[in-house]
Amino acid sequence: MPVPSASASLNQTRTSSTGSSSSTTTGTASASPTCTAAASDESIENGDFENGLSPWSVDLVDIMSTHYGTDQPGADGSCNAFHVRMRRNSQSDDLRANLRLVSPMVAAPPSSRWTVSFWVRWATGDQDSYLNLFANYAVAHRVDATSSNWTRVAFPYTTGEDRNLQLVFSFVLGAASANEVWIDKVAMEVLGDVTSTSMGPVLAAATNSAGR
Ligand SMILES: [Ca+2]
Repeated sequence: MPVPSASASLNQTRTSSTGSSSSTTTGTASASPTCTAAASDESIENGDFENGLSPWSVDLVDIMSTHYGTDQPGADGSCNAFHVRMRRNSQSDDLRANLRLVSPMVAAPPSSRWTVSFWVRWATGDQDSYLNLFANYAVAHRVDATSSNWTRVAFPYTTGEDRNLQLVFSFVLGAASANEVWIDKVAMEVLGDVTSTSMGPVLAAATNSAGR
């Protein structure tokens, strides 16, 4: 089944204006009639993974134990998500941080306040695996493997002196023999630098049950 716009140029840059028609693909109607590939106000380029992986990148330690790519369906009615499948083998004693999904750089003023959000689900929700989300090389959030349903995660983040912000998802298999994780709709919303408004919930909220 063809993936909408996956065959289009991966180096297609941000479509800041809705007038750009170059991102429209042909034949999308028959590809996945129940999902919507249209990106809505992406703060991180291709954070919805509807256009393959670029400009995201992947660091991979052990190609024998880990498989990754985009997979259907995506979160929240979208078509595609980033997917990792990891299985321990006799050569892979230590699979900590075996795969790292690296975001493109996002310009961020120093000491700016953001809400970072993404969607996640697991193949097996009762195991020891987890995701660490690094923001500028420090762990900013951790998500344990708890649910096979799509779950939205959001948390506040304040930048330091850096003028860029880069997110890195690190998949840790932990004590599990195998597990899979899907990540989708990575987004950042700037909150400015005021403290008068409360950040709101940091908790994840379970939503629909698109999982399998
Ligand atoms: Ca998506």
